[in-house]
Amino acid sequence: MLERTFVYLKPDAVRRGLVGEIIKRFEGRGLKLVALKMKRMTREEAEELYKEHRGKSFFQKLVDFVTSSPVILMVLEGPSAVKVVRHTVGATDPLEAAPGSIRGDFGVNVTKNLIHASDSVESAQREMSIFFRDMEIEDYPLPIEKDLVLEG
Ligand code: IDP
Ligand code: MG
Repeated sequence: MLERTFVYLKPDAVRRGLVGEIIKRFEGRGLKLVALKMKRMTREEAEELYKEHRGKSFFQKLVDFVTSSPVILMVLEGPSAVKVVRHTVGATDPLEAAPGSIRGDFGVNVTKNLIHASDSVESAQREMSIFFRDMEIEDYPLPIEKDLVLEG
């Protein structure tokens, strides 16, 4: 039940000043930030992160975009964190994303869709290990987590 997921805020989220707004939404859902940093993603990291999409028509454009300026990388923890985060983020194409989701409220187009979130616990583990060492992932008590776990 308790899961960790990998999220990063793409260059458009940082350039548009939406970092606080987006992190606030995850905190509001009771998710715990257990790792956080800003950096410029290298092409190697972006190609590794998106390797399942290698060869697709949008691959180079995606890698160019996500390496164009700094991103905010994070690991979030909580019950069913992968699903909770994907739901909070919304559909890949902002045109399809529900109002109230991050992409549905702020997304501009499918490349500039603000944010990445892992789609499974296995992807999350693989993706977070590209950017974080185990020792960079912190743990600390978050009062709300007891309620979230108890209520199942
Ligand atoms: P996800 O970010 O919702 O998991 P994926 O299908 O894994 O979506 O695609 C990764 C990223 O590649 C998307 O967030 C989006 O920026 C980009 N992308 C996906 N499909 C397309 C497309 O058809 N055209 C342009 N960019 C795309
Ligand atoms: Mg994906």
